[in-house]
Amino acid sequence: MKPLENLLRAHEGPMTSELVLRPGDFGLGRVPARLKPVSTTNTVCGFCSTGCSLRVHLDAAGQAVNLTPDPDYPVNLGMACPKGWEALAPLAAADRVTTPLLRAAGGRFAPVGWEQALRTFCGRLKHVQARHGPHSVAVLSTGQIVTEEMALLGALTKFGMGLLHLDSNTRQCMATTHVAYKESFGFDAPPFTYADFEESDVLVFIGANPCIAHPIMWQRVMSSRRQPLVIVVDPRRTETAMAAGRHYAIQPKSDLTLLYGLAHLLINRGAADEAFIRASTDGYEAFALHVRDFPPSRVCAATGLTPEELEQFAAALADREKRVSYWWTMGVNQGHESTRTAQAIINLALLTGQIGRPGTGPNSITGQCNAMGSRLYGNATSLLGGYDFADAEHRAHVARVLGLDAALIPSAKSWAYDQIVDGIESGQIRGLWVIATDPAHSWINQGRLAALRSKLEFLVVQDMYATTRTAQLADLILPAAGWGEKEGVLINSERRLGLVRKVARAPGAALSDFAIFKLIAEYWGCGKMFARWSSPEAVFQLLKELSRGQPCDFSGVRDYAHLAEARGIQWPWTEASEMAASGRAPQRQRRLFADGRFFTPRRRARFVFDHPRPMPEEPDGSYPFLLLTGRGTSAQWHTGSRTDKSAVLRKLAPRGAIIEINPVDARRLVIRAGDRVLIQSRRGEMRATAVVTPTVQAGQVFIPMHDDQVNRLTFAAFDPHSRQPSYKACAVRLKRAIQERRST
Ligand SMILES: Nc1nc2c(c(=O)[nH]1)N[C@H]1C(S)=C(S)[C@@H](COP(=O)(O)OP(=O)(O)OC[C@H]3O[C@@H](n4cnc5c(=O)[nH]c(N)nc54)[C@H](O)[C@@H]3O)O[C@H]1N2
Ligand SMILES: Nc1nc2c(c(=O)[nH]1)N[C@H]1C(S)=C(S)[C@@H](COP(=O)(O)OP(=O)(O)OC[C@H]3O[C@@H](n4cnc5c(=O)[nH]c(N)nc54)[C@H](O)[C@@H]3O)O[C@H]1N2
Ligand code: SF4
Ligand SMILES: [Mo]
Repeated sequence: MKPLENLLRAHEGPMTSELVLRPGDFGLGRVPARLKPVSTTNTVCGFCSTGCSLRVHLDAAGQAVNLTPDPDYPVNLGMACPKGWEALAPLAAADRVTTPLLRAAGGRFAPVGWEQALRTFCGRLKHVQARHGPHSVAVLSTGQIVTEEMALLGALTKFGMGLLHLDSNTRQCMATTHVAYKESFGFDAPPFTYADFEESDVLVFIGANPCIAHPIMWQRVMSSRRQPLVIVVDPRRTETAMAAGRHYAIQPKSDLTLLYGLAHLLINRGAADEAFIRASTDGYEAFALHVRDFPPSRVCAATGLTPEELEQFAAALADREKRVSYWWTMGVNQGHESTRTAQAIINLALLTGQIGRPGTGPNSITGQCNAMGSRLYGNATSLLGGYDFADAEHRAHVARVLGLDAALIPSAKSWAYDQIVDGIESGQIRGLWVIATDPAHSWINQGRLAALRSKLEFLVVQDMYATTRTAQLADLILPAAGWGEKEGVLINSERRLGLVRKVARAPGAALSDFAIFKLIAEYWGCGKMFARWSSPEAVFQLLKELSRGQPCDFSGVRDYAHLAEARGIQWPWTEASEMAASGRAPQRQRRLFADGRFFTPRRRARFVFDHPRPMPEEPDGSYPFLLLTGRGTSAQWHTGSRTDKSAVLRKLAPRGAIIEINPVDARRLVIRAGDRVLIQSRRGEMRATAVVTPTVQAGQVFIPMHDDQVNRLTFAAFDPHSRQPSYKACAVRLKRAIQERRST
């Protein structure tokens, strides 16, 4: 084994320094007088899946001074949301973890060196494996590290350490879309490009609040010169709904019935695109028969819409002269029948032939900056590169590309997140390694998870901060570098590979996740297997090879420099396309399925459908309110581990937990704005400050997911196909918490 110091040095890497500063670069930024930026580099934002490019201004040592949005990037066109502007602030936070921390005998954390940390990591987890079997150690990872790190983690754990169970927070977020696209199109392939926001005549947003969650995408919709009709389907009157032309405030989780009802009306109107259906799809007859059972009477009863509203909705989708696009996010993906709901959206686009042309498509917007990288290269549900663990030829191919023995690749799939949690409860999982996610805040029905801590013999958390809820429960904390302190590739919602640069040094002994995984490989004893995985860019070359011949083929991307030059490149970009382009950059906006050919064996898209099922926990006499959860403001990111560290972002967010209540309910319960409210479910309770607002319907309440108490309340139901949690609907009761009125 190489001495630790050499390894550490090898992974520290040089600072980025390129591109000379141009006049005007600092027009918008705040440049403290003492700091003199001397150069600028472009990097992709590490919060949401939009993938905006930021120009980071560097001092002579190559350290970031400040940043401005990139005016010449096809994604954000010179814009950034508050999180992007403040992206450097979380790096300097006081609670960054700067050395490995090991829980000592008295229960307190003690700083230790990497040598001890790595020996403890390997020793303890191997001990668990020796006692309870190789699969008794599981991993929960993330959609928020670079693709090269995800792939290395997936390969290290499954091929090197002999683990089987690896899942990530992508399960909480994008599993539904992954399964829905795979079944309908034959591959997990979002078809759109962001120009479709501007090219569309009718945009339908279902369970999506882009004004808050994807502000730059929303800006593009708002700035469209086509003056499109924007339709929002959301039980709440969100900021997005307020700005839209039409808002259908349906009953929560009535989407599937609504979408089948729309298909029924479209078919009756003769709006089916029969030529497209015949040439490019399978299963239409059965689908048409299925939706006959969804007449307006049934749909109106389930959704709360009037027959006129429903007709008007269908009419907007029926016009063949118009380009219609459908966009969905967590209001769809986080549900008990979410996969079929996502597919019901896909079916509407297939039925009307609204796919493969500008301004069309059934388009899922992703959440985290690298959800798409995780879906392709997480090595969790699919084998690296979108392959299948169960297929011997796929295993042999992946092994060949990576220079591995195919026998090292498991043929079985990992347990999903919820099954890993069940495995902890049943004693089958005894060791857990958590990377860049905070399940003790974000997992559904959090009380149960917390109770399971004592069942784990060893819990390792790898994070930028030691203060996360899960880190506080850990036996060992590994200090990680964050976005901006390392390099690699993120894949955004429109399949664009974008480059993240190192613009700051990680504090203390914190290391990039890449470096930590490499060190673990060495100390575990499988370092040789990863000799070719020598740097993020070397791994990028391996991933590129793995993509060759797949729908996500990006073999035409030469290297990182090519990505930077071309301003990000959308997959697919094959070697053949690169040759044909003979030196010209790829077109800046490319969409899939223009030829009406899909990725299924018959090259046809499939109509997939099912019967709607009742909500798992409906409100009743004891728990009369339906709780909805989701994003609160554009300044808050999930658990707040990063965004709470910016003074600017803190000012843009409410203080503490809030609950939105309809005025009718508030009056009945004698709750006034600013009162403290006690919210109880069958699982747990929390307190929050009342915001009385008609944006939520009577009988429903909304609590942003950023407060760490909200998942005490949620009910652990899952979609059976994607196993994604249904975070957005459970029954609660409320009352004013006596003598706790807070002035607002
Ligand atoms: N500022 C900010 N931006 C973010 C994030 C963040 O934390 N903060 N997180 C990122 C991530 S990872 C994700 S996944 C995305 C999420 O992005 P979105 O999905 O847009 O955000 P949510 O607020 O979770 O949910 C969207 C809407 O679904 C609605 N909804 C609830 N139940 C139903 C239902 O049954 N039917 C329908 N039609 N709608 C319903 C809610 O009222 C909510 O307005 O945002 C990304 N962007
Ligand atoms: N009730 C309810 N719950 C929800 C949702 C909801 O709508 N309602 N939404 C769900 C969804 S869609 C999502 S995506 C999840 C998000 O839930 P989480 O994944 O738990 O939330 P984050 O705050 O994004 O956690 C990321 C962690 O990674 C750390 N980190 C950031 N960068 C790095 C890095 O480069 N390396 C390492 N090692 N660590 C890093 C951060 O400090 C942070 O602690 O929440 C889910 N939970
Ligand atoms: S919209 Fe998303 S990617 Fe763009 S600046 Fe904001 S957080 Fe970053
Ligand atoms: Mo997400």
